Amino acid sequence: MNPPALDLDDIQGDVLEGLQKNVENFLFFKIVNKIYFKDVLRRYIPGQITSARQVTDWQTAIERRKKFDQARSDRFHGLNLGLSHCGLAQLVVIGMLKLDPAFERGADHQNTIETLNDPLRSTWLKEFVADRTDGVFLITGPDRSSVTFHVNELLRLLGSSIKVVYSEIGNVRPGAERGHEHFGFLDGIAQPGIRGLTEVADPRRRPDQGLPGQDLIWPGEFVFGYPGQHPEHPTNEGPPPRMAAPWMRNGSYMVFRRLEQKVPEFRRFVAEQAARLGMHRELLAARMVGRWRSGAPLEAAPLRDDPRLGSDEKRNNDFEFGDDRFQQKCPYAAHIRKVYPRDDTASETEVQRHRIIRAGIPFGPEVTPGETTTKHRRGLMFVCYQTSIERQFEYIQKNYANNPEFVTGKRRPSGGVVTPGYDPIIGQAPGNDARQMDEPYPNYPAGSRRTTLAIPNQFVVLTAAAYFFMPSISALRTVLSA
Ligand code: N7H
Repeated sequence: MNPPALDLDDIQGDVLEGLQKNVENFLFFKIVNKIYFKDVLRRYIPGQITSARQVTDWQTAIERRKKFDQARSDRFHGLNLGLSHCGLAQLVVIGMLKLDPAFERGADHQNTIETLNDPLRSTWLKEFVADRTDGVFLITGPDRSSVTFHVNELLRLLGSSIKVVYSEIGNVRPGAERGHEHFGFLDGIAQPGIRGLTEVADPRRRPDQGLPGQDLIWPGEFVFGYPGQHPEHPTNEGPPPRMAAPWMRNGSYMVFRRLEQKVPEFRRFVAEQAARLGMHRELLAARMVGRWRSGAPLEAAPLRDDPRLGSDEKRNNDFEFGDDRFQQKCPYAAHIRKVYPRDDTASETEVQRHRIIRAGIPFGPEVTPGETTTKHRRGLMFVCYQTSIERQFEYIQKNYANNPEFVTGKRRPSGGVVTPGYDPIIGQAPGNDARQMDEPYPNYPAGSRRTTLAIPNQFVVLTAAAYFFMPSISALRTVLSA
């Protein structure tokens, strides 16, 4: 059961480990001259696309510098390209191919919107929905000016072959908030380990984990052409996910969601509800997320934050939920427990078939002094990669986050049935209705207080979404530009 050798030179860099980025420009475009576009694509783009190999090499360089305590001088620039179903259809014949049904439908299709309880397309950003999106360029770098320089260079190459439909820049938050999303929580801690890529920290005792608690997943779950998870065994090699055409090898599906975050409203809600429940506001916020701001997981730090734990990559992901039987440490509905329930369902093997690799970045300015209701648009440019949008991202959003019954089968110590409630961060009720979650107040280490948190409004609001295919670099050079 040797892990497969991944063709890192052919896989786009954002897919597995994520392009290094302080700043990322998302450039959504429509192809207006197919022949001209294919010509630019063939001649110039593949040579400029950042590969997974470059990303891993850069990462090694960054880690080496950190180890020797050398000053940062990261000047990494990245370029990746995704194509929507409409975009692909213009470059290659796909009429007869059985692609992922969700990808074929698209994120803005009414059925998708209904499946995910998303806000109506008419409420999305006007500029984003004003025209058809055929693709997206991801342009990353260390700062705004250098990214803008590279965007302009790219636009010069593309000339009149495309029209920019929508362009937006994401950036990591400043100073001590670096790495934290806008509600204030450290993000990007937990990612699936990838067999054949992620280093195994303790091969003797934990051969199936990268860092402690980071279960290794077969790469076919994220990139086409490799073995996927076994349907009945948590660690055995499974069949490669079905590939509709040979050129999909080394490609991946990308989900993009522009999620605005109502930060002042979130803070006020948490403060008011914490006062009502008689608990500290930081504890309530942590019980909604499942981690403290520092990243420390509630399973290991149930009552107070532990910043050293939060920043320790050997410990901050080393936990399960199954032994927390009555949600004493972490509520069943907490964001991280909902979206990745670990060993807390009837089958962990099944849970591992719904994993995603996240590669998002915050956007928008910091909350300004005196901003008590949101005045400036900010949030998360959420991005994730998988080989089935239907079985991975959509499953998580629909069957976990939006499903108040999940995780099912839980009972109170007294025997009563528990309805865990919605994911308080990203869960969406039908018709944008109010949501609730069970047991915001901890019964830890003991107690039997029954509380619920009623959440009348969304603090995370979808304002644009699209599904893309991130082809291999060789497919961009050949089949897709022929
Ligand atoms: Fe979530 N947040 O600040 O509350 N997320 N997320 N997410 N999320 C995670 O573990 C957040 C969103 C996942 O493996 C952390 O890296 C916010 C969507 C998954 O244990 C925090 C938004 C989806 C994980 C947040 C948002 C997911 C995860 C902890 C939107 C998919 C890993 C840090 C604005 C449907 C779970 C970390 C694991 C972690 C937050 C969106 C999924 C703090 C604010 C749309 C799989």
